Amino acid sequence: MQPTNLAPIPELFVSYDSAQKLKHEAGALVSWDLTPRQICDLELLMNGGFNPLKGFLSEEDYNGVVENMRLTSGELWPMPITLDVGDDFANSVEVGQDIALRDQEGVILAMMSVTDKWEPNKANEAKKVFGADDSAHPAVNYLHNQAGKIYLGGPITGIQQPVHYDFRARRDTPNELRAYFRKMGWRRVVAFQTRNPLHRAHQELTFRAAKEAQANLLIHPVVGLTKPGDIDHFTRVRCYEAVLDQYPASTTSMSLLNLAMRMGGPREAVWHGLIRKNHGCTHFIVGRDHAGPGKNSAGEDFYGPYDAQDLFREHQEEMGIEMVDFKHMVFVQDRAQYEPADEIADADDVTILNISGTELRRRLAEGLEIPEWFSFPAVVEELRKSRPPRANQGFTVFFTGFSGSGKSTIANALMVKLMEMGGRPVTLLDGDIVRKNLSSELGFSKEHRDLNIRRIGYVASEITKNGGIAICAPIAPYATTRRAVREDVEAFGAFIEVHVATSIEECERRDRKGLYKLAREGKIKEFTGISDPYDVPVDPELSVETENVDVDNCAHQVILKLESMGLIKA
Ligand code: PPS
Repeated sequence: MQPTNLAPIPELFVSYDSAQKLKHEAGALVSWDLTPRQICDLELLMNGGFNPLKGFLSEEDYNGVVENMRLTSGELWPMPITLDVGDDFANSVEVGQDIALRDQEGVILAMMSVTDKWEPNKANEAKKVFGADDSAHPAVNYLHNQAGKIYLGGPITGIQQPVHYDFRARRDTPNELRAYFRKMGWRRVVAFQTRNPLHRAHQELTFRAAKEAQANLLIHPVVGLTKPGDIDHFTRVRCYEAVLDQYPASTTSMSLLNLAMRMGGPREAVWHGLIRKNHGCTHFIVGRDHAGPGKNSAGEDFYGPYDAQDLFREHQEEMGIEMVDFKHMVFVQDRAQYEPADEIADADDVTILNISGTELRRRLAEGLEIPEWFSFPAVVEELRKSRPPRANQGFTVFFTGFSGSGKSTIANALMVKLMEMGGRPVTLLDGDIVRKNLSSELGFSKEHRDLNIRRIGYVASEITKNGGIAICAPIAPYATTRRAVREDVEAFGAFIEVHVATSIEECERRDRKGLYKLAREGKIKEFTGISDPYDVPVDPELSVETENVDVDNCAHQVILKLESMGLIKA
């Protein structure tokens, strides 16, 4: 592979003076407030990270990308970069119109000339791009449950970059990195993509990859959006900074990439390669199960462990960036060093040590030792700061069940028991209380119920983030909404779904508030269980029966569950 031509690549920005003028004019246009994912996509479109794309995909380009990873120009592009919007907004925009694209504070970042507007076949997109229309895949879940129904396509005129206040000195556009490589005389650069902290094995493998490719090394972590549940990027960047000292001086650099990952395995690996090529790299490390999304709803892997390497290898000549395949490094205790697992000739005679990601999380969660052969003390210290043992972390207990099932009563009992134990602040977000204070204007349509639950989820996730205990007790009848709340909370701590499984017949028999009678008489419409649906939780952390069981016992079952999860100490 030839060293990359490090000449600047095209960006979509206009000059500073034109940008000031355009910004003024764009103020009068219909404007779309970009989602966090769209902001990441727009940044890489504008700065050339997604070269050769010139904007959000047109319908024709989208079809080509979905069906065979090609733009209409014939160029390789594996990932649909689309501007999804809601019905109402789509109806307010005509093809041929210019729209302003704003960040979440309302700052105009770009203008887009809308050339296409269409309703995509999302099931087909899920199957072709991610391999299965299965919402256990984070990107498929996003597609069906978060993305708008309509796609807009068209070229972008870049006005300004999204503003980042964190780690400014560590963020580089493709052209800034190209200029840096030119200045340093780096002609061969191997990029390492990561969404996890680096431990000694990663340091070994990246160092070896660079030696093998006779290249310099670029640690290029993703700080945009990664897999739900990942360690936050603030902690990770502090960890990466701690590891940088471990490489020979001036061979290695680190830069942060504001990419919104899709966890799309093979296609994602090719996409990552093209992005790195745009950033001036000549080589790219592809590991086992690269950008893997985890298990599907049948409990199996979405992709084969080497599918990503295979697809990358197939296209690398055309991409102009060469793959360095990731070696699985393990620690050989007898020789006190890391070695590639498949190159240990005397594997049966030596002691091989390894700590899996799950085991590491367990040790952090329980405050147990993490040996020096596994990670660097400075990295472990950072991780411990942001991941205190579980018994000191915030968490959310989310009760769900029919009206009158006993949710509020059990939630109240649980709150009192937790307050008796002390140590963390406890907040009860009961259905009725929330409807009085947070959601007083809402009714019981699906849309309003969803809004209500998302609000509860937002507050609970903030409480969890700040180390408190949130107890929620709404009906929350829709599984997709409960799942969205779970994702919000799990970014910061544990989410314990408790199904209060009192049958509808028993709730109606009790009819504490007299509402079932009114619902039967048709005086209350859309009443859950009577004239409105309830998705029974399929896999809650706990299901409690309330018939013939007293409240104290039900609350105690939750306490036992929390103990078994290490969230409270006996
Ligand atoms: S939801 O679906 O989660 O937003 O509902 P929630 O906020 O928990 O509110 C449920 C309480 O409102 C009363 N109520 C109704 N429930 C269900 N369906 C309809 N149409 C309805 N209208 C009023 C009911 O008393 C619920 O109280 P709980 O605490 O569940 O008994």
